[in-house]
Amino acid sequence: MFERTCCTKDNIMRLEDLGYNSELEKFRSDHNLTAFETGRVIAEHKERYIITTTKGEFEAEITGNMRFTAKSREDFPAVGDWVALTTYESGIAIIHRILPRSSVIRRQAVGQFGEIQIIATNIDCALIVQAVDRDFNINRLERYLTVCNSSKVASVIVLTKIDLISEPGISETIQNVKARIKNVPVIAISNETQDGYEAIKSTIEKGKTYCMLGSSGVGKSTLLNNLSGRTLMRTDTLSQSTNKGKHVTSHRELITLENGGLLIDNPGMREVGIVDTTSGLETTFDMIVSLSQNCRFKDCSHTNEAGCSVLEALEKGGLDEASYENFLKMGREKAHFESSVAEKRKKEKIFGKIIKDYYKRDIKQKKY
Ligand SMILES: Nc1nc2c(ncn2[C@@H]2O[C@H](COP(=O)(O)OP(=O)(O)OP(=O)(O)O)[C@@H](O)[C@H]2O)c(=O)[nH]1
Ligand SMILES: [Mg+2]
Ligand SMILES: [Zn+2]
Repeated sequence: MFERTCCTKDNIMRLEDLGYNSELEKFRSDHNLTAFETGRVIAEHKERYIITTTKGEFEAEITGNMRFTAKSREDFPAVGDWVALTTYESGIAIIHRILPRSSVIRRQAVGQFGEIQIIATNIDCALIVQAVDRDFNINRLERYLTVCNSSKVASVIVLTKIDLISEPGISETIQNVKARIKNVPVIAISNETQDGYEAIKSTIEKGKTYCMLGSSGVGKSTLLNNLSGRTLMRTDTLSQSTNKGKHVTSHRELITLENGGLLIDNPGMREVGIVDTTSGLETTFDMIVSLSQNCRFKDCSHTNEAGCSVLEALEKGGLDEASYENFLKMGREKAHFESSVAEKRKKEKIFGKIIKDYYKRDIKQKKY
């Protein structure tokens, strides 16, 4: 089942080392969960979870009741979650409850419109990883940033493989990113030469949880291995050439780094569908939002209206055209996602009513 490469039973930790805090402890005592143990989900594989506790690692499943009452994916544990569980000598455990999440990073489930997939939970900061060679694409950076802003998770952009381009090329790339994306730190590194590693190391704090997001082959697992001081995740070049699109990392995993930071590695993502239900887009494109305050119409779509300040800025060169196009594209996607969720809810409601009516009829028939 799991291709386990890390965190053996000898590797027992204090819960605080895994990011546990007083808020979680308060919830535990307020909700009579003290009879259970507490642990953190560090890996997941088809509804089986690896949980780290103060007693070591356990392979866990959820209770039947949890599965029965689950309404959506969000009701199942995810990597990063804190859970109340019962552990057994055999190394098996049962999860009874998920403790409240401080953050959830979500995307649209690939190929299932209107469905959400949880990438990770309880994240303090996301590392958006992109290589400066052929993977480089600022639209995609904005997309990841929107995913993080929707979750109210802080982000840092990590540009990898700088050993593959020239010094002026590196400066130009960083400048291009900064011209479009303000207020997000950008760190340029090479996993080969370890240039830029000091900046990464000083970003990652002990007891805080970080999650790497990015395409396949950009060097996420290589970075994790180097920062952990051990070879924990398999890395490869397969996805780069002969076997395009094949992910080397096949599951999510939370790993404790040498400096005490907690880092979640993810399989590379090909599609990052927006599920923004909050103001993630607005945060990412705050310049467009502030320009739109001066549009003549309140419900301006910024596409063809007279008196549109966004279009005016675009014409005068005060707004990046690619950024504007990306904003509109993700806005359409967001609207589409919201309408498909609404449609799904409507269908579920109708189906719920059919079931209810059926039972009502059934009871009536039994009565007479
Ligand atoms: N030249 C160069 N190669 C790198 C760098 N970082 C990673 N690589 C190489 O790129 C390939 C892919 O690296 P991985 O760390 O497996 O990439 P990943 O992002 O984990 O990929 P997935 O697990 O598929 O998502 C490996 O062969 C690495 O050796 C870098 O900074 N410079
Ligand atoms: Mg990987
Ligand atoms: Zn407008």
